Amino acid sequence: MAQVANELRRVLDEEREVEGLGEADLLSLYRSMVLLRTYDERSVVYHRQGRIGTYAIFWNHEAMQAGSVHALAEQDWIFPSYRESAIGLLRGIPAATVLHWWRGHPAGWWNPADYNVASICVPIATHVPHAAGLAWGKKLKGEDACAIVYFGDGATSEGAFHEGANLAAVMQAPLILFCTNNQWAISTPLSAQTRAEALVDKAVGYGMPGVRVDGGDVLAVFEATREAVESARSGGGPTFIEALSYRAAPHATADDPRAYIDLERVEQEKENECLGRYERYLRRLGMLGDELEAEIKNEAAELMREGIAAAEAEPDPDPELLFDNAYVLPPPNLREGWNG
Ligand SMILES: Cc1ncc(C[n+]2csc(CCOP(=O)(O)OP(=O)(O)O)c2C)c(N)n1
Ligand SMILES: [Mg+2]
Repeated sequence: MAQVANELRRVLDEEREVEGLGEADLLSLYRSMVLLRTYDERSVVYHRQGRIGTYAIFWNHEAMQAGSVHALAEQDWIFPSYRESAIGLLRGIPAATVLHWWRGHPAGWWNPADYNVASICVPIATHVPHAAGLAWGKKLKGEDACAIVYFGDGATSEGAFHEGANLAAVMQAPLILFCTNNQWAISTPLSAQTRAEALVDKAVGYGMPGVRVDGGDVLAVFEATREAVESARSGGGPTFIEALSYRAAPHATADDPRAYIDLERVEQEKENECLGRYERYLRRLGMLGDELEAEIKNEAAELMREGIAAAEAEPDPDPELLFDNAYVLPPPNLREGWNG
């Protein structure tokens, strides 16, 4: 039977080191987390200023995103949900492109093959079968690449999740199913989502290994994902990773969680948020000081200033674009004024 470890894996609190990670790698992980945090915090401000539309906040999810991406190689594919909208920044997608996406501008679409990053998926779990299919395809072609797909706790109740997970296991596709268990699906708590004791237990039913990590611990996430990637590359098929977290921000800018969330629990989570935890770890190791921290944070802030300026400088899209590639023959109600 596939091994499922439902004991929570940790690194930071155990004060241990992850094999093979030197100072440059640890700081590179830090830069990625700061970039994501800055993207997220600026986006909430841009939303309030009316410069982007509704935005899905990922504050305190940065460890899950950066830790897992750093365990991948360039040829590996990333399938993000809306919660990982800015994960492509770690693969070189410009901030302006992602900001365009949240501005509803077509310049927010990129060619997935340019970055090995699929489109941001808003329907819950529908990208899981896409990722399973791509990973299976890589295996059939004999390519040395795997895929990772991100989805939430709520997504595990969707048919598409089941279909994708089962297909990946049956075909032994090199896929990492990365569940960001933030314990909420908008206002639905995990307890109303499943009777399973832990989401990682679902892996047993698909016959794939499962591992449960502290989602606020970037090094535990990195280590668990690296093992899953190694297993995928060596023909071991898919792995299910449950990263345990707690949503410390509203679901999105359109949500007011005070009506349903446990505010005390949110405060606890904020105090132990993932970036601060990692900063304290790096400081204890003597790798991070005030000057370097300020330099890295300023760099990220500058990137966002440039990104929003570039996004706002882009001319409005031609409304005709809505119909491009949609109809060979537009229906009569659209023909009036149609120039295509
Ligand atoms: C197929 C589908 N059904 C419903 C929705 C509406 N919806 C948007 S976010 C969300 C909650 C998803 O929760 P979870 O999977 O835990 O992800 P999280 O938002 O916590 O990252 C729902 C139901 C949707 N986007 N797609
Ligand atoms: Mg959730």
